[in-house]
Amino acid sequence: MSEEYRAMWEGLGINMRRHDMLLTALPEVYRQVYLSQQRRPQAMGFYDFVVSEIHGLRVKELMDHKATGGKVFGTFCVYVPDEVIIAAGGIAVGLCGGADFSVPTAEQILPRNLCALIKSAVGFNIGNVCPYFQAADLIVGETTCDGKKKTWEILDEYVPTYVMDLPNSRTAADRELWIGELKRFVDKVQATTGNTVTPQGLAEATSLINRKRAALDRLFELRRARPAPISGLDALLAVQISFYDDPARFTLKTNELCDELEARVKSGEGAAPARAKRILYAGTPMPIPFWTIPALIEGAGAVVVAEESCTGSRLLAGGQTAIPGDGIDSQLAAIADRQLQTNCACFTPNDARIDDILRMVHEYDADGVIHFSLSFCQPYNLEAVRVQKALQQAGVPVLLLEGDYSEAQTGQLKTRIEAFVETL
Ligand code: BJ8
Repeated sequence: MSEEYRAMWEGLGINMRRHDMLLTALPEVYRQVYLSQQRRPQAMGFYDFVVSEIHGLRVKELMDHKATGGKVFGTFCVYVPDEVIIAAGGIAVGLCGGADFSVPTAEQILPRNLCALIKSAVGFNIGNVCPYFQAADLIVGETTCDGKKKTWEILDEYVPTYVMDLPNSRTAADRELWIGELKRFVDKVQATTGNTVTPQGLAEATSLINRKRAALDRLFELRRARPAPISGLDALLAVQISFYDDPARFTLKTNELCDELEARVKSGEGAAPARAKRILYAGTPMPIPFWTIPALIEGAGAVVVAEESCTGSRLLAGGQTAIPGDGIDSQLAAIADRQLQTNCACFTPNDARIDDILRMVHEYDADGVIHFSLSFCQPYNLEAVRVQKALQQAGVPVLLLEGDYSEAQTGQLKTRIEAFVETL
């Protein structure tokens, strides 16, 4: 990375010694996990470039935006509407952590029995090693699981943290409550940016996000083909990058990738052999750079054909957001109606998630399901019990896994995944 970036990081208050350690380790991991794959689509070159610039170019774009008075919002959940932030001239970046590197730092202030996703993100912030965190003017949390909900109170002591109150059920009253929360969020975003969210601005932002969603949807549709035209690892990377890259550029590049995959499907070319066992991943999100589970599945000779996860199909739930022409209130209601179709395990009841998993097994012609929950994630670990039962009743092979981001667990996970793939 260039000297220009070093000056930028120092200006952001980054702990340069720790940051150098992080950026030194990443290229070798990436080479082993990603660049060693066979039959990769050429269009993956863009995503490789984005990773090679992980704390460089995009952070520079955020800083250029801030230099002209723009604001940056750090988010952790697909229920936080990027549309509203963009409509107010802001930039939204997903901050969920996927690295074990920052977990020990978080454990200095948080209980150890908390999921790795939360600890990783908080450790990046309080350890001053994540330029995205440092660049954010406002952190936006949400009341999903208890772990997140109580973490925001602690995080707010380090960095301004605003919390959206997401209901845990989906009755008509809950819908009204969430629409009210979206309105309150509009007020907060306007106050932070100094800009007004107009109906036209929100319509344009919703349309931009709809185009991004359509590109990702296209990617998922193409993965139904046999042989799978893209590895689960590469598809996951594209989704992970969608959380922080510029939406218009991401859409363009992902459509280019889909053009190439379409040609592959037509010619019968695959990233894995047609006989490779097809796995549906279900469970907790896999934020960048957590690639262990698809790496182990694909290392065992199978291919991940879809992810029922917020770094996967749950991100796309509800399809395209309607854009009604009768004002902001209707537009926010349309965003809420789309969002409330995301079947997070934090909801109860949440039977629709189980229906989604069963539907996806058929749509993606999956031979089996691997359900992975981060340790100490009660919503997904508990829901896994019902997911397993439903899949067993439907005669679909299923493996339940639990773990974190540490290297120490990889051996055990590898053994269990290889044994499962062997039985298929
Ligand atoms: S809508 S999945 S992005 S909350 S893994 S922090 S649930 S203890 S991430 Fe999520 Fe929104 Fe739901 Fe999706 Fe808690 Fe579990 Fe940790 Fe989790």
